[in-house]
Amino acid sequence: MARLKILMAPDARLKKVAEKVEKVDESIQKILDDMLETMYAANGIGLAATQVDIHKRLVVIDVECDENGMNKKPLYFINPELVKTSDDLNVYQEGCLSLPNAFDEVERPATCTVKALDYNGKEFTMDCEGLLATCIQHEIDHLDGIIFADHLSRLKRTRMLTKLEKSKKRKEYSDEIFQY
Ligand code: GNR
Ligand code: NI
Repeated sequence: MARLKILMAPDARLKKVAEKVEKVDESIQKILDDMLETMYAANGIGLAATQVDIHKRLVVIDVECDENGMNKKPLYFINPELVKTSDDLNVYQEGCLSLPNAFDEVERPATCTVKALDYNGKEFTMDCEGLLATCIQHEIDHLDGIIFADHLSRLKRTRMLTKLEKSKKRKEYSDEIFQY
């Protein structure tokens, strides 16, 4: 297992559309293992391969693990597709490992049904609600080159990306909290 480097916005590579996985083999499982380790190390609840500069449709999520690394319940999604989304919406304060210290409210369908392949390449369908529903939609967005800032107004997005770009130059993003 290895920790991968997470791309930070603004970065053109975060805008690439990831390619479908044709065959789930050991090389794909190795990427999933590395992504999971990277996600836990960064204290994230989800990670899309795009964020580690791998442009394949791979996502890992764990919305149950606590800060002490207990209750691990990793979920693997290969080629995830939203097959159903609810009309009722939910607002979550979102964050992203590729937009450090940036948070804002994003409105998305409250529940969704996802179809994907699991770690062993077997197809499954999952009904998602709450944080999991928000997270899987956030991750599928990454695979399509979309970050949560793209759901905000142009003004908020520009402010967010400008501040991130400045902090990137200062290399101080670890302990800065921004006000938008
Ligand atoms: O760790 C994360 N937390 C989070 C909180 C609210 C909505 C979405 C997320 S996903 C994010 C990790 C990440 O950047 N995944 O792409
Ligand atoms: Ni993200």
